[in-house]
Amino acid sequence: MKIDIISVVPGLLEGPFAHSILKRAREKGLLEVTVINLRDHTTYARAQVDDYAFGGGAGMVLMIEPLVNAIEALQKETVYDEIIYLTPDGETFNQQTANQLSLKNNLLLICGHYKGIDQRVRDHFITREISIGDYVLSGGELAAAVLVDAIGRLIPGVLNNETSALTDSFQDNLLAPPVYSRPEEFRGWKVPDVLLSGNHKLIDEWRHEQSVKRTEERRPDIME
Ligand code: 6GU
Repeated sequence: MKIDIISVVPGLLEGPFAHSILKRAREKGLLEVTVINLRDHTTYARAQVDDYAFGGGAGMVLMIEPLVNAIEALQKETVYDEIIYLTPDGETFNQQTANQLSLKNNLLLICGHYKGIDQRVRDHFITREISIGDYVLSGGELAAAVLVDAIGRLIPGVLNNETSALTDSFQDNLLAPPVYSRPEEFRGWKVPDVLLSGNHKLIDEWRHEQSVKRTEERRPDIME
């Protein structure tokens, strides 16, 4: 999968994909992430990419021309399955959306800043608008990083048996059960006996019960 990201603060996206699972995905050639600096696509003086909003009011708007220049330059190389604008007024991102997007080949993510991007870009280029939750970030970059992480780990071959996504929270509308590792006892705090029993049927039943209990207690809203 190829994910291109247009940003005015590309430095914010240097770290997140350079470690751990996403690093391995990139090294294996399963995920290609490219960050495009919007300032490389402006024809305005001093690499200007934002301007005041017509009609007044506080806050700057990312101008249409640099964005369209950047998008159309990228479209010469790549046919995108989705052009996604990260914005707090988009649909709320969840596991189902991550699953859907992980099946695509080419994604273009556009990070807004300040008061957002010129509405005409949204009207004529954007195919999907996504928020990562009901709070406001100073730009779309951290949200883009969240999407790339959630999507990237679902690409076939990225996770191995040990890190399998099948047992993640949310995959079956249930939260994941508690997990334990060595030692069996620490300061008198014991690992539940059933997990040491070797009886996989009992263990699966216990984990399912724990998942249901946790979900009822913490997230009754996601239960089917
Ligand atoms: Cl996608 N962008 C911004 N700026 N703030 C957000 C967001 C996105 N999702 C939640 N808050």
